[in-house]
Amino acid sequence: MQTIRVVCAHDCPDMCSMLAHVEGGRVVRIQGDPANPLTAGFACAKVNRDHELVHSTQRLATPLRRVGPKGEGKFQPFGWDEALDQIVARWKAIIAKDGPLALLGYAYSAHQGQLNRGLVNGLFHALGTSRLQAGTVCDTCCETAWDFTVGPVGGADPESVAQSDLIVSWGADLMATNVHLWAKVEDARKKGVAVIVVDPRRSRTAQRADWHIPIRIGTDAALALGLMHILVRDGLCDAHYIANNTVGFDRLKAEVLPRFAPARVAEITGLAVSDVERFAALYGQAKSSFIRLGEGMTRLAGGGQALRAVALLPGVTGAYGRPGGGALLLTAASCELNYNAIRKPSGPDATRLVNHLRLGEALLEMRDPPIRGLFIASNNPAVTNPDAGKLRRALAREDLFTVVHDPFLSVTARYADIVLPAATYLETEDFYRSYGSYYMQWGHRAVAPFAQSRSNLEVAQALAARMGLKDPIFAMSPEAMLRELFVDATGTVEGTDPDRLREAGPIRIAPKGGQHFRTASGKLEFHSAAMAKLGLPPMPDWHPDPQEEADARRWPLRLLTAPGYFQSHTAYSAVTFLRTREGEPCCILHPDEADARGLTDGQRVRLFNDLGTVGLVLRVSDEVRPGVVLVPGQRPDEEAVSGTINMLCSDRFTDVGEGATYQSTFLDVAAWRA
Ligand SMILES: Nc1nc2c(c(=O)[nH]1)N[C@H]1C(S)=C(S)[C@@H](COP(=O)(O)OP(=O)(O)OC[C@H]3O[C@@H](n4cnc5c(=O)[nH]c(N)nc54)[C@H](O)[C@@H]3O)O[C@H]1N2
Ligand SMILES: Nc1nc2c(c(=O)[nH]1)N[C@H]1C(S)=C(S)[C@@H](COP(=O)(O)OP(=O)(O)OC[C@H]3O[C@@H](n4cnc5c(=O)[nH]c(N)nc54)[C@H](O)[C@@H]3O)O[C@H]1N2
Ligand code: SF4
Ligand SMILES: [Mo]
Repeated sequence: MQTIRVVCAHDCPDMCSMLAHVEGGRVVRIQGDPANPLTAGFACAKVNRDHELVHSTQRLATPLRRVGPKGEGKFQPFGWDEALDQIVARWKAIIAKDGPLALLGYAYSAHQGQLNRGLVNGLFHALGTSRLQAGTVCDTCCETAWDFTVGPVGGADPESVAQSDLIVSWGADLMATNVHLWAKVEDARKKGVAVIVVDPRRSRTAQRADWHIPIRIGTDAALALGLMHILVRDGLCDAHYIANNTVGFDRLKAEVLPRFAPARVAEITGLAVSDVERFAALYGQAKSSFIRLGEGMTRLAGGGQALRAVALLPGVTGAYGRPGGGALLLTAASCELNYNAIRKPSGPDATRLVNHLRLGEALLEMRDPPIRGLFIASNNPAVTNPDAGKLRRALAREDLFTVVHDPFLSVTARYADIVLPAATYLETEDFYRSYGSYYMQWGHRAVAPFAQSRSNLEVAQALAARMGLKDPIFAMSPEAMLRELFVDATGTVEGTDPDRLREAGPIRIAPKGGQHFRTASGKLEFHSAAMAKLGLPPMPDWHPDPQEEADARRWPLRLLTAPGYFQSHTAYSAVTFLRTREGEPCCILHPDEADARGLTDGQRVRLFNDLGTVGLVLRVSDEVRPGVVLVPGQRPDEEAVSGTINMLCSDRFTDVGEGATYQSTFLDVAAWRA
């Protein structure tokens, strides 16, 4: 048996260091690498099963070409040379007729390695095609709002919770999405530190916390401003910290906070006045309060305001300046590697952009030129993108030439003209830097790629060569690419010798001292001049959203989407054990809502609104409040009664960052009718 140091490449903030045990060319077991203090000792329940993912009988063995209608999934195997030749012939014909803007590379985050993730985008950058405005399905709203407030810089170190005196998980289900932070939070709890969860549903994290605050969806900004109102009223602000490290607090205090007295905040958020008061008192008394900001609360119309308001709280009490205090959204911005070497080797500085979440609209509406060639890698937008129905109509376009690169025949792949078999991360080597903790590491390959599957990196290099691209990066080994990444690298990775990285194991790259601010003013911005310039509200605020109000008058329920405990989007669909543990795709209603509709637990139901109808199994539970329907995860159609939840979500943008608004979806539920 061989033991190989690997890094988990799934889209997850923990980015675990792991040991893969290999026997006879197969991964037989995966465990956490004790060398990484944060992820020490364990991999999560999902990745414990990754030997079943990598060796799944559903893996694609060869390239495939379509022989049936788009979407049906009828393919015939053919060889790599023929596949690559056909792709390149079609691309060259498209470019000759309509120019490079008629091509779109649409690659995202299922392989978190910097090389395998970045080089696919580098290929399309160098070709001068239309480019993907990536991540709007996920974190561009919260990230943009953070940048306006704190600046493009990482937040508090998750390991610092050992020094916190209060921990708040605000819109994050840590037991699902950040299990290694949760383990540290539990350690702190054992020492008597209170843990508060702000979440519209009683998630597992909320059940285990000291106090669950069941806030109404989309009202977090009002709650945070209400806390500030009380902190001011009760003299619990750190005036010295505010004066030296922040801008605009006085204006917020004069112009916004008076409107957020406890009674009004209680009315907006659906909480009791006494709970708002108690939360403010606990937060005001704490010195080193740690807030883990979730992305979930920002995936709705007012998401940017919500994130800004909550991220400003540690500035009011000065927690940002103390070890164990502050707020954590993401960590990646604290080091600047030479990403451009991989993502932008050559090509025009500016080009036409396609918003990640509006792929459907782009394929249907873009002209001069229309998109005629599409390459999708490492994502499954036919399930995970909002308005999935529109996207599927677009993917069915006969004149669209679509290539999908994936280890499995995903729902999206069924719309492809050519499907290429992808290697998984356990079959590739790459360099990783975490986005939820402060580590970087080289991950070795545990086993050879299955059958004819090839890594993202190999496919990008093969296509680049055939397209005649001369950038040296497309002919480099992974080791040579790693050296490029560290040329002029700044921040906490400055001075690293890349040649030592491959055998070094996890390396800690946490910034020192209190929270740094990298806004235009160099301070925490209660008032953002940059936002004002863009016509956005410069100070956090809460107003009802007119579109949401109109939809709520027509539809009685609001959608809450949340991560699955044993699934992550569709990435583990092929693992039978995990699919069974997660259970049939379901929706969850409060007993009062189920009774009002004569529905019972376990029954098949339809969820519907103006965009469509999907079929799921009903679970009845008071983990959600009346007026809400919770749908965990995004599951492929074949697992559900019918369709997938994103068929009901619109492709509307958030207030900042042009992000997705899954939770601004209104709908109703009734008994299933075939
Ligand atoms: N309703 C609703 N929708 C959501 C969300 C929500 O909260 N609610 N969350 C959103 C978020 S946060 C995100 S990030 C997106 C995620 O959406 P996607 O990025 O579409 O995520 P997955 O479904 O995991 O799809 C990943 C695909 O990549 C493939 N893959 C895995 N490894 C590799 C590899 O190494 N190479 C290649 N080429 N392919 C690989 C997998 O088999 C799978 O088909 O979904 C978004 N959609
Ligand atoms: N097991 C598992 N792990 C995952 C993923 C997964 O699908 N499954 N996805 C991965 C990816 S790509 C990402 S981006 C991260 C995302 O991880 P998170 O940042 O944690 O975001 P979400 O998981 O979407 O939502 C977290 C919580 O927000 C709550 N929430 C929703 N709306 C509101 C609101 O208006 N206010 C408040 N206060 N809370 C609200 C939801 O009920 C949910 O419990 O997780 C990663 N890890
Ligand atoms: S917790 Fe996240 S990084 Fe760690 S093994 Fe699980 S999915 Fe991978
Ligand atoms: Mo995400």
